[in-house]
Amino acid sequence: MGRKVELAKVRNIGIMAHIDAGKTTVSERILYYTGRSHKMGEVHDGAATMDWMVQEQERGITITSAATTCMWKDHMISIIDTPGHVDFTMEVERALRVLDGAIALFCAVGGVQPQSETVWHQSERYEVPKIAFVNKMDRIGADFFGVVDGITNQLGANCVPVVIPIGASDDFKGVIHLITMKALIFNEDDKGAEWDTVEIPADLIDTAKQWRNNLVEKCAEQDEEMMEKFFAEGDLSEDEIWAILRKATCARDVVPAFCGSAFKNKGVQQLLDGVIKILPAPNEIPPIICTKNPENQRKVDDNEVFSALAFKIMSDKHMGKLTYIRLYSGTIESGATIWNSTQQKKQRIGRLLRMHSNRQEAIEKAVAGDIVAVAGLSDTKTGDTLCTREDEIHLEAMEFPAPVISISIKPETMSDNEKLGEALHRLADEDPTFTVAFDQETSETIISGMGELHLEIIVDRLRREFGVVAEVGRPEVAYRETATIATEGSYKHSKQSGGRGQYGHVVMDLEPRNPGEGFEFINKVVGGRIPSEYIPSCEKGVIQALEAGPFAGYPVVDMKVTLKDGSYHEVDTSDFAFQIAARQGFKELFMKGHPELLEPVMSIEVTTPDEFMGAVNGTICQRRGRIDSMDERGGMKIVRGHVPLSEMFGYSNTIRSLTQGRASFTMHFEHYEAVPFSIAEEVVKKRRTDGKVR
Ligand SMILES: Nc1nc2c(ncn2[C@@H]2O[C@H](COP(=O)(O)OP(=O)(O)OP(=O)(O)O)[C@@H](O)[C@H]2O)c(=O)[nH]1
Ligand SMILES: [Mg+2]
Repeated sequence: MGRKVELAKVRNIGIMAHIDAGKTTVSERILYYTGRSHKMGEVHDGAATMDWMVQEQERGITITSAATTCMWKDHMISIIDTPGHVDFTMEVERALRVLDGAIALFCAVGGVQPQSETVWHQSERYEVPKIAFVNKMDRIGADFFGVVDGITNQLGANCVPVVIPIGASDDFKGVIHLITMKALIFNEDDKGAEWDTVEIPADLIDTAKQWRNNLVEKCAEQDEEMMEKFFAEGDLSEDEIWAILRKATCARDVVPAFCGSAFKNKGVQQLLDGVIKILPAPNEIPPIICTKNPENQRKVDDNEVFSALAFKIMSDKHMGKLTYIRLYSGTIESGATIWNSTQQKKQRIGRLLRMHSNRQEAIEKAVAGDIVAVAGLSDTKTGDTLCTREDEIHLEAMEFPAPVISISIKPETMSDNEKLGEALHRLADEDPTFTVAFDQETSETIISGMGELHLEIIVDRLRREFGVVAEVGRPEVAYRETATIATEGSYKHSKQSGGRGQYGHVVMDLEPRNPGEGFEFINKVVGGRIPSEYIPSCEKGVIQALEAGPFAGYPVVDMKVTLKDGSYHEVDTSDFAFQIAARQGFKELFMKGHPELLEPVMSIEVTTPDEFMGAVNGTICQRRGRIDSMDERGGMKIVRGHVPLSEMFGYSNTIRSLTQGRASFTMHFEHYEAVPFSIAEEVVKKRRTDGKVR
């Protein structure tokens, strides 16, 4: 069986933006216009196909990215709708890792918002070509050219409008297509499915000509031959413009911009035309390269050896564990045995499914470029490479941010306790930014994640999907500890208690490293003063000590440990004895190194009406925060600053009641910073009385 759609006509794209910009609404319109769905689901009615989780429908936000596939003018488009909330950026990250192109959405009023910047930079890291869509042109204060300016100046992109709006706010009627130089007026009665193509209104002719000129000039700049033609004839043909836009977008030299209003059903079909005409097909991206052997490269082609990346895990009520994979080369069929090169394990493909949000369509075979879900890959984790055992390849994995906030959970009954372990395991399997730890001493389960909302959703899913009712502790910041000065010294672990004794002796240097540099262990022992087989034991002992630091029981970060010397005993020395010596030695030296506590600091942006600006600034200062800048956008004031996360719990309620719900804020993790001494002292004291430091 050959492929249904030739590779040149396949598009794998993602939609990314700040929260609430309209990603899901645009996706719903795409499903409707491509005939994939016969109704338009609205996010605020909890009826969007792509927002299928109960938690998404109740809150009107996207939490997990959803994939679907549709046909537009002979092209097969796979779309991933991503969440905009910062707690779920991991979902954007993994989508961008496997997509060939993206639609960067912007709100016509909000412009380039904080999360628009974050996802933009994420997509740049993965070198994803983009087109921009300025949505919500029907809103009061909509300003297409202002947003284009923002994309150009704030994001440093070469943003080129391909359409311009006709009217704005209540008067937004349609768009002028700068390639055809026609006006498209959307028909309100048939949900924008049809539009009238008419001459450009007289009052917009000059503006249209100006922007057409801009488009042609920007295209000509990309190609010498076209530049000559442009100088000679003053214009380029439709086909020439599309061809250059495509080439330059794939090379990430331009970002073509479209606009419309998804909610009012305007401009989405032109965006879809843009997707198929401008964004790359899977075989137009560079070949994939093995991280362990760069000579091993494969083109996206059915005839190459099979390789794929597992980028998302989901547990489905009926199907069990589903693994989303992106095929880069070759083909696979259900029932086949493949090789997980990351885990070095054989895996059997159960059923192969094409996903339509949470619904599945069984397929027999998947081909290069496909994004499909697979049942039966029991040992496969997010980021693993799948290939053949004979021709192993390793694809670049994904980076997961470390969790910054934790809560303790306690099940209400014994039977809940049993279910809890299994449920948490399944949830952690799905979500690499969610971690679970069990504190033996206090018998507490601690779950950690990216923010309050992230953990709230997890607790809600525990209750609804797994039937576990749990009591939840107060959220706590994920502090870390480090030393501030270098120390050196030795530790001898020696026990003689009848039978065989224990003996291990280490001499070490401890040195703080720069923030973010992590842990390093260096062995400088010479002359077999510690036998080489016990060096790994020493490293292991130190790593154990790092997990729960001696200062406040939090993870120790950014330290260099040099093992310099030591001694052993012919009979009593053991792996275990050296582990203890290194662990205890590290703890003692660390405490002499003037340890300090580090806390996550968030960058925050509050959008508020002018009259509340003073009060908003007050809330930031009261929270040990600092204000970096104050601006204006779309008639609202924008306050930007930095605040420690530990001061931000419950901030949404504060800001809501203070401004009668008219201000809103977003924040995201910026870096770790030392906690002021007096506050650190309190935290450490409490950790000690709670028995968390050992
Ligand atoms: N006025 C107007 N409202 C829109 C438009 N597009 C979306 N909305 C509304 O904006 C709200 C958010 O839309 P969503 O589509 O959920 O936005 P999103 O980007 O998917 O949001 P997250 O997934 O939570 O990040 C909903 O109430 C939509 O009805 C538009 O073009 N105009
Ligand atoms: Mg959404």
